[in-house]
Amino acid sequence: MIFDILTLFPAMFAAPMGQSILGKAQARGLVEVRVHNIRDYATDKHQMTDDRPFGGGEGMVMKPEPLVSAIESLQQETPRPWVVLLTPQGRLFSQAIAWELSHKTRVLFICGRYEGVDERVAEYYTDDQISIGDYVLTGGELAAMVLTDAVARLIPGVLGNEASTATESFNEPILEHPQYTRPRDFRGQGIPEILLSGNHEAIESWRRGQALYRTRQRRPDLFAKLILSRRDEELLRRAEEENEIHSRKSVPTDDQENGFALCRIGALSGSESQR
Ligand code: 6GU
Repeated sequence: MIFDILTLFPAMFAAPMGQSILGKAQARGLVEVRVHNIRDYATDKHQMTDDRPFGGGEGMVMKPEPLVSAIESLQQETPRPWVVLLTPQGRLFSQAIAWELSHKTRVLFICGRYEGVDERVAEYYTDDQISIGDYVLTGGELAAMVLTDAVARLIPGVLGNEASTATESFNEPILEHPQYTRPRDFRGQGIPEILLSGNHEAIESWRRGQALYRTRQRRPDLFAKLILSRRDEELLRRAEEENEIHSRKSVPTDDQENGFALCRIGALSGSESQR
């Protein structure tokens, strides 16, 4: 799959796109990221890419000519790219949209800067407009990297575990269970005993309960859409019991915090009085 990126800051892409899984996918020819400088398509002598907004107001707007010249030039190539404008005005990016884009052979991401791009470009020269969340970035570059990463990892061969990405496409929207690795005791904090039991069925049940609990705590919006089986309800109840006992131990309430502080002061003054 080919990712074309139109930006005024091509240097922003080198490291993030060249490392790790994305770097390897490019080296193996599964993915190609081509970064194009919008300024190269500006024809006036100062290579201007932005201008003041009609009607007045703060900031600058990206001019249509260089952008459209770049888009049209890339659209004459084969395969023809699907054109996506990155803008806070776009539809909200999601795993479902990542899957949609992963089925294209070529996508062109346009990174807006300043107050945005001329609306005629957005309206007549793009196939899609996407935002990565309800906050404002200084430009679409980081959003383009987010999309490239999320889409590239869905392309067969990129992660090397086909089956697990395939199941992602129809998995229920639920948060992951907690994970632990060695050491078994880290600065006095242990791990849930069940993970050492070797009982895979019990471990899967525990993980399911933890995932449900975590989703309810952290993402009530997702939790509200889940349909729980009787078993899920039971696993959730057990997770709740376990986590609440655990949280009483490790995250003290205000009263316990004071109690703890008093103990320490008591212990300290005790040891000092001994000296
Ligand atoms: Cl795609 N661009 C900018 N500038 N800000 C954003 C965004 C995109 N998505 C969320 N915030």
